[in-house]
Amino acid sequence: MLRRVSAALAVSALGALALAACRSEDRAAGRSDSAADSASATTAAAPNVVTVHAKDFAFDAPKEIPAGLTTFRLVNDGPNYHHAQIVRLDSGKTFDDLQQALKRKGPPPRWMVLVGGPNVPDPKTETVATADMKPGNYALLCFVDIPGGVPHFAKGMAHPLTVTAASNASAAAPTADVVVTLRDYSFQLSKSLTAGKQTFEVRTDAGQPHEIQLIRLAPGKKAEDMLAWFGKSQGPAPGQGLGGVAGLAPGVPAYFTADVTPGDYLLICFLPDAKDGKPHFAHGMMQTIHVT
Ligand SMILES: [Cu+2]
Repeated sequence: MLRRVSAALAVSALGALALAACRSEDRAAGRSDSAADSASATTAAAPNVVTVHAKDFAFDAPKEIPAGLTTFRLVNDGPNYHHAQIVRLDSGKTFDDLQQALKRKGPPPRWMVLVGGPNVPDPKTETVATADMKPGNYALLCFVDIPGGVPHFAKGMAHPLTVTAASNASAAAPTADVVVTLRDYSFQLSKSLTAGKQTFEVRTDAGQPHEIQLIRLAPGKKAEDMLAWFGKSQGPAPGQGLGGVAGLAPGVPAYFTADVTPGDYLLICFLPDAKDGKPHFAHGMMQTIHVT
């Protein structure tokens, strides 16, 4: 959420980065972690919880965590909007390599793979997302570019993260209330969204990586109001960021939980298209859902 429309276009180099990075060879590497797979694993440990604080313009987070199912709790200390995009650095690449690559224009390195992470909460609120972390080199990046149109990673919101080999038994995947499949260019829900605390299992279909940002629209507001606000980002936003899963390449599911109350919700993907650089919502990847 909360990348401006114009900025989303302007950062297409970066976006291209996000996209091409994830298109990827890693599809085959993903293993299935569906809730059904682990439903019988009643003795499994709970996911490790890692707290990430975001502010203008830095992350405060551990630099090393153990492998395994991990719930990232993103606390937005404000004052602006932030998220925590987790990227995996393949091919032995390091955080220094990533920082060099992020300074370059042009296509993103293929070794940077989007693996989710908690999407945008409103300032002074928090969101959670869960991912199965394999050992390796990672980074947390913030691609939000308001205010000012410069993505926050370029202002300091890039944080190295090493995932070490786990010693504990793996935790059970969260039990999903609804499965959301992200595809070029739509959201498909396994069932109607209902009120209550909902755990979403998010899967990206074959194709480009996508994100899901959940926004609770203010009463009487519509998707168009939210898009208009992204363009100017002035005054109070006509919606509230409830998180979601940041850019996710095909292959491995991720999870997020949000409190859903009756009202209108917007699901939206801002990732720039691999072909034309336009944000995916401009290709139709946004959907309004009414919850009774
Ligand atoms: Cu998308």
